[in-house]
Amino acid sequence: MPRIKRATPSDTQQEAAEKVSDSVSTVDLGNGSDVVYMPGFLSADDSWKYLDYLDQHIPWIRPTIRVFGRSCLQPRDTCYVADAGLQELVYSGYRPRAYSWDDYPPLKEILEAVHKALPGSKFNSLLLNRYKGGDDYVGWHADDEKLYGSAPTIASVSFGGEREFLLKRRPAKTSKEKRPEDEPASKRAKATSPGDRQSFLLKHGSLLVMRGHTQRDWLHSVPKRAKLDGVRINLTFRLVI
Ligand SMILES: O=C(O)CCC(=O)C(=O)O
Ligand SMILES: [Mn+2]
Repeated sequence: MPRIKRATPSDTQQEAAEKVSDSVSTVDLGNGSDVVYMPGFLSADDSWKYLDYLDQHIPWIRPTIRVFGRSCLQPRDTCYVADAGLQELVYSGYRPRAYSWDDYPPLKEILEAVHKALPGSKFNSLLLNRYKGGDDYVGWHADDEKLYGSAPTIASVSFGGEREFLLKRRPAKTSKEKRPEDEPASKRAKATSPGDRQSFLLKHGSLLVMRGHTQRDWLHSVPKRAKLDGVRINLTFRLVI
């Protein structure tokens, strides 16, 4: 006789908790921007396999970049994969070599899963980041390079150590007309209201999608995190138009 596993109250609570943690949430950032977060995008098992594969097989490098006119080592490892014939990516004075998807079949699998989760999407390039520990980070920036167009959708898949992903609204243009000296303090205070910042704890196997005008109106970062020694790999899928 087959053994029937009955749901006990604690099982039910556990399942409910899992459902909540696997649910999709959308945060409306206003003015036509939003962020979608899917913590359970890939299973934990598949995600550990991908982490292992990417850690070992991707030709990671830590390039020298230019920030505010000074050369420095990028505070994380990187690699770039893209369709042949696209306009080249250049960021912070660095022009990464574009590797082929064909050399990394698991990346094609993940791309396919992203396309399935986001009907209508069609990404053709991928920037990979490896954070070896809590000292590796990405500073405040927007992925607003011209080659992505004016309102790019960027899909970000994370593996390994959980890290905080922060978003902050770009400050309003501070021309005299926009923010006069005699503006009431109550109005000025609005410039740093709680709605101007968002944070997500990016889980192993999660997918986060930035849409609309997020790159025009917001900056994002993954700050240093003390006492973290697990590796984290992040993939950001983009469409070069
Ligand atoms: O590691 C992340 O979650 C973000 C990476 C990122 O913003 C980028 O590569 O442009
Ligand atoms: Mn970015």
